[in-house]
Amino acid sequence: MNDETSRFPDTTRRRLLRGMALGSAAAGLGLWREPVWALATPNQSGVLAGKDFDLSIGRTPVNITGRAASAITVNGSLPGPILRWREGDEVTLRVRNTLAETSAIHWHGILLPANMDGVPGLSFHGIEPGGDYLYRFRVRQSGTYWYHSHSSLQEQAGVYGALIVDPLEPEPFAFDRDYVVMLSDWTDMDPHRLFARLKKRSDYDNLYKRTVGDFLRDAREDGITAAVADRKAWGAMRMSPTDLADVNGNTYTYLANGRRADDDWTGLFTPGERVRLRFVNGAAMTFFDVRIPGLKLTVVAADGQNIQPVEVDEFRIAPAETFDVIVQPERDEAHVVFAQAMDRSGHARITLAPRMGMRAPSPALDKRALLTMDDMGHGSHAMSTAEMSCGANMDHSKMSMPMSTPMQAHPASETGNPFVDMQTMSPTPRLDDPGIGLRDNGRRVLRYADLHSLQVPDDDREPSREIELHLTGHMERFVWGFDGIKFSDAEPVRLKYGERVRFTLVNDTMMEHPVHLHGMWSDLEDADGKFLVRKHSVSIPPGTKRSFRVTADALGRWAFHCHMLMHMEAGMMREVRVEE
Ligand SMILES: [Cu+2]
Repeated sequence: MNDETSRFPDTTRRRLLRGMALGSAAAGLGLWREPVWALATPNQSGVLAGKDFDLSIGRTPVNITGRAASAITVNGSLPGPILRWREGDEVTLRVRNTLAETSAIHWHGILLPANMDGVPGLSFHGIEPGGDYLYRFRVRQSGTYWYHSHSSLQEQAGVYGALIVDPLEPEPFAFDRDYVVMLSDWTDMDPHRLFARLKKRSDYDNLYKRTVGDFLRDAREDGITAAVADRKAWGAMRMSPTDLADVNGNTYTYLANGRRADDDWTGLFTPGERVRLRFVNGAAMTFFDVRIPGLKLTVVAADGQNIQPVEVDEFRIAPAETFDVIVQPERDEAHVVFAQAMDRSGHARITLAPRMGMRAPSPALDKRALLTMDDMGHGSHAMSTAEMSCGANMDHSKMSMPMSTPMQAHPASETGNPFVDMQTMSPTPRLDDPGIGLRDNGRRVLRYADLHSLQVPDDDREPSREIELHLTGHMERFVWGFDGIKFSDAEPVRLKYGERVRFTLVNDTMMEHPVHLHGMWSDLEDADGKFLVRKHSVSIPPGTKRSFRVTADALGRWAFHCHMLMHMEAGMMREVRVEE
C-alpha cells in the first residue's frame, strides 16, 4: 500500500535501507509495499517478489475456448507469474527450458547488459531444450513492465507476464489498491499454423469486406463517381479499407488476466479508495481501447515512466505498451473495465467491485471504423483519387500537393520493390490524434500529445544525426520490413557508443506498428522536436511520421522491431548495434 509509512523523508529512508537487511525484514516496516492483490484476490496469477527467482518454461494443457489446447507457460500459469523486483537490487533469475525447442525470456523495457536481454541470435544463443540460463543484473529503474519469450512465436502461445519494479523513492501519486491488468489475445491454433495461414491468405479474418450494398449506399450518399474512384484507389493498393487488424476476434479470444470476458477476473475495492490499475498489453497482435464507464481515468505512468497526471475517459494501448491508471470508485457498485479490440471484433474485461460476485454489464462494442485515404497520409486534397495508384512505382512528382505538406521522400530500396505495396505521401506526427475509431466519440481519449514525462532526460544534447527508417509491407504477401528490406536481408543499424541520435519512423503501410528498441530509452519528441515522453515502445499509425531520440549508452547487439508478433516474424525487425 502506498500509505504514510512509506513516506519517510529521503534521508531517513536511505539510512533505514542501508542499516537493515532488505527483503522480508523491510516488508514489516512498510518499506516494501505488500503486493496487496496477492492477498486480497486469490484468483490473480501468483506474485513472486524478491531478488531470486526460479522460472520454468514448459507445455501446459489449457482450456480457454471450451476446447482442450496446449499453451506454453512460465511456471505453469497463463499469464506467467507477476514478478516484483525492487529498484537498486541485483536480481537473479534461473530460467529452465523444458520445451523440445529453444526458448528465452526477454525483460521488456528493462535496462540491462546485452547478454541478459534474452533475444536468441542477438543477446545469446537462446536456452537449449532441457537447458537453463542464469540472468543476473542490477535493476536501475522502477515502474510497470512485462516479460515475454523472444523465441519463435512462443509469446503467442502464452509466455508472457507482468513485471513490477518498486521504486526506492516514494511515487508522486497515492493509491490504496494495486492491480495488474494484463491484456492478451489467445488462439487454440498453433502460432506457426496461424503465421502460415497469414502468408497464404492474409485476409482470412477480414470478414467485413465491403458488400455491394455498401457500395450502393456510398454511391447514393457521395455520388457514383466518388464511390467508383474510392473503390479503384483501394483496389489499386491491393487492400481492403476494413483491414484494421490482420488477426481478429474471428481467431482470437481476448483475455484480461488470463480470463475470458464471460468469465472475468474481479478486483475488489472499498468505495472511496484509489485503485491503481497497471495495464500491460501483452497481446501478440491486438490494440485495445480501454475505458471504465462511469469513472475518470487518471493516467500517471506510461511504459513504466511517471508522467504528469492526465485525466481521460479512454485510452488506446498498443501491443507492448503499459499504462498506470488511477481510478476512485465512490459508490457501492461494480464497474466493468472494458477493453475492446481496435477493430471492434471482440473485447476483454475485468470487473472492479466492492464484493465478489458483483458484475456490471459490458457496453456495446463501438462501430467499426474504416480507414480513409486521409488516415494513410494521402490527404483529402488536390489529387484525384481515381488516378492514385499508391504503388511503390508511382511517380509522385506528377501530383500536386498543397504547400503546407511537403512530399515525403522514400528510400531507393522501396522503388520497384515487390514487398512494398504502398507509400505515404504527406505523413505528419499526428500526436494529437486519438486514433482511428476514437475520434469524436464523445469521450476524452488519451493522445501521445498528452504524455509528458515528469523527468526530463539527463542527456539534453541535440541529436547529432537522424536515422530515418520506413515501415513497409505487402499486405497480400504478408511480408513486413523496414525500407522494404526484411530482417534476414538487412544490415544492422550501427550506433557509436555515447552518441545521441534521432530515429524518425515513416509508416508506409496501412497498419499501425508499435516499434520497440531494446536496451535504450526512446525519448519521443513532439512535432517541433521538443521532448515529450520517455517510452520503450512507440506506436506509429498509418500515414504518420514520428521521431524519438536515443542515447546509445548500452554496448552490444539489440533488437529493434515492430511488436506485432507476426509482423516481426515476417521481417519487420533490425539489429541495432552499439559499438565503441
Ligand atoms: Cu507491425
